[in-house]
Amino acid sequence: MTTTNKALQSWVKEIEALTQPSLIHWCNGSDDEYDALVASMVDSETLQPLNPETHPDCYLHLSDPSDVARVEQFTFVCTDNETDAGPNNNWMDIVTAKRKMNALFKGCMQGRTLYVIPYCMGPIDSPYARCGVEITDSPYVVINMKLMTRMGDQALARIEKEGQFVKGLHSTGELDPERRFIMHFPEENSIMSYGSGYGGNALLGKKCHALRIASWQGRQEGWLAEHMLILGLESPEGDTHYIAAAFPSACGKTNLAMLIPPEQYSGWKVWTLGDDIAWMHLDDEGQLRAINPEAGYFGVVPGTSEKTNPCAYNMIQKNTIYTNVAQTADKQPWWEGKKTGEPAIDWHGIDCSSEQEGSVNIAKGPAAHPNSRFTVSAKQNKNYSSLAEAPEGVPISAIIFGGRRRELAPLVHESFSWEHGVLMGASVASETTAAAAGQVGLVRRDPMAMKPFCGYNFGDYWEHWLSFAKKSAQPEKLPRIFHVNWFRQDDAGEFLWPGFGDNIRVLQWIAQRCEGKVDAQATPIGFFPEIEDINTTGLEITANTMRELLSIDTHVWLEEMDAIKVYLEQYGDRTPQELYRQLAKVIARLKVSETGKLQAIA
Ligand code: GTP
Ligand code: SPV
Ligand code: MN
Repeated sequence: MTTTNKALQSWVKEIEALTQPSLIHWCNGSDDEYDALVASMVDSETLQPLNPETHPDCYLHLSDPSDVARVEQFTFVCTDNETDAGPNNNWMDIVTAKRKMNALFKGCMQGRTLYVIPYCMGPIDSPYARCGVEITDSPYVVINMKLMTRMGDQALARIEKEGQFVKGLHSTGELDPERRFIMHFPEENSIMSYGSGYGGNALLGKKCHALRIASWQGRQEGWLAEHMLILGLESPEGDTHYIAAAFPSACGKTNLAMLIPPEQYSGWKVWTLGDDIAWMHLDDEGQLRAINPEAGYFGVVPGTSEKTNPCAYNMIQKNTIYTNVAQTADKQPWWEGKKTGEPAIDWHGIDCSSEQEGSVNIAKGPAAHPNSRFTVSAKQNKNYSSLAEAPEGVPISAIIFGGRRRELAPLVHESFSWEHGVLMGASVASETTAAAAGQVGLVRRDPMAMKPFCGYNFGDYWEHWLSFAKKSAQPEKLPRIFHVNWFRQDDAGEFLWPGFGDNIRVLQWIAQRCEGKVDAQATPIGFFPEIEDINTTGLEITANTMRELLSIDTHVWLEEMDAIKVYLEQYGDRTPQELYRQLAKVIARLKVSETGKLQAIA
């Protein structure tokens, strides 16, 4: 097979000459193709079949132990002008980056098959969807892209019609961490990734295209590419609000997107549209609409149980690729927090009872890697929204930002305005997680949960966000903006809030705010719920804990605002003045409140 698109033909030829593969395979995206690739990977032992009785068509892939997460220090945005990439990105000049990457790719596919993967991010018939082509030498990438995107013939047909696509070149190379780079060239819609076979480093449609390149395109064209889940919250009366929420990696997007309400919430329903990425456009009426560019989930496995996330738990019992989990003696997948079964073989493939290095006993580490993942098609989600495939997307009522913070950030609060909400998003801070290589548990700034994913200068990005208030035909229709934190802890390190399904109690308040059905208290940092307005029926939570979750320490918040100011200043004159004005207002309100003279702020 080949294509009528000249640019694609000549790019494939050029890459063939550079990488010198023995075979070229154009992916058509069929089930037969998937099955054949899986069979050959089982033969070559890069995939292991899991127990076919308990987990039909489930496979385990163990990646190289040095290749288990995104590598932010080796991820670059290469632009003509360094300040366009901004202090939020690693930058390299285009010529040096290309020279480096071409040297790595030279002859790297000798003896291997080069796969050409045409894919579409977003419903195939959506005007908001965008196509790409990934060239890779990894069959693991191909089968993941089949589950995660609309891949193959239908995407190629769209590319041939439109004539446009993002070029992504990938090779697993030698998996040498010293020879691992993920380079983005947003000015020419291209990506080059070498030396990793893992998730966001290798499945180029996801973070590389749908966030870094797409965020750049969105700025040029007036839309937003965000690290957000999209859900539909349906009330017993049958009204549905669509909500988009940005939390940093491994901070609860998949779980919130698949929420199963607790007993007390009979008649309520959460529909999943997306669990990681949202592309949002203003329509002619000034309404912000979102599509999910993905078609599947690459989700965190540890912590997923029948209790915490029954929706995901059920979904991953069949037709699922597991990466870096442990296995029970009868080859069922196992991970920390599964709450059933015992691990027999850890994620290194080593017997858990052996003395060998890498085994759980010796390393005293977890049996499944903390960033182990499942890959599964969205079609397997019982709560997949019927509107997830709608070409026009869904209207967004509320945007939520959040992070993982032991202290400081309250359970929920609402911004006073769109502009104040942009400051709230820009101020997100969160503890680092295993989703990226490096130390876990350090608080760092992660504006809009986009620190690792914004393909351009954050200063320009905030300006772009602010511009929506001016651009909308009816700014009052813009979503309300909230901030949540499910992760407050007590002195003993226990979570104060039950989280998971009980997060619907907070979503309910958010929906009521959007409908103007509930009042709120104005505090210096935003609107807070009255304690009695968060429904805690059926929860074992004391009024004191609720007060703690919904209080702020003025002094500590003043320090936080100072730290945010210092952070914003890093972006120099690219930081919009409007953010400083919003910040000054919050500080002034905090100071009034500190002297005990806080008046109602409306
Ligand atoms: P990425 O796929 O990396 O972008 O992560 P994500 O934001 O989708 O996070 P995910 O929902 O997979 O959750 C990550 C971890 O946080 C899992 O181990 C969850 O069990 C845990 N988690 C999710 N929601 C909650 C919550 O409400 N409370 C608590 N305590 N833990 C949660
Ligand atoms: C994340 O880290 O936010 C993920 C996983 O969703 S990865 O695809 O590896 O980026
Ligand atoms: Mn993510």
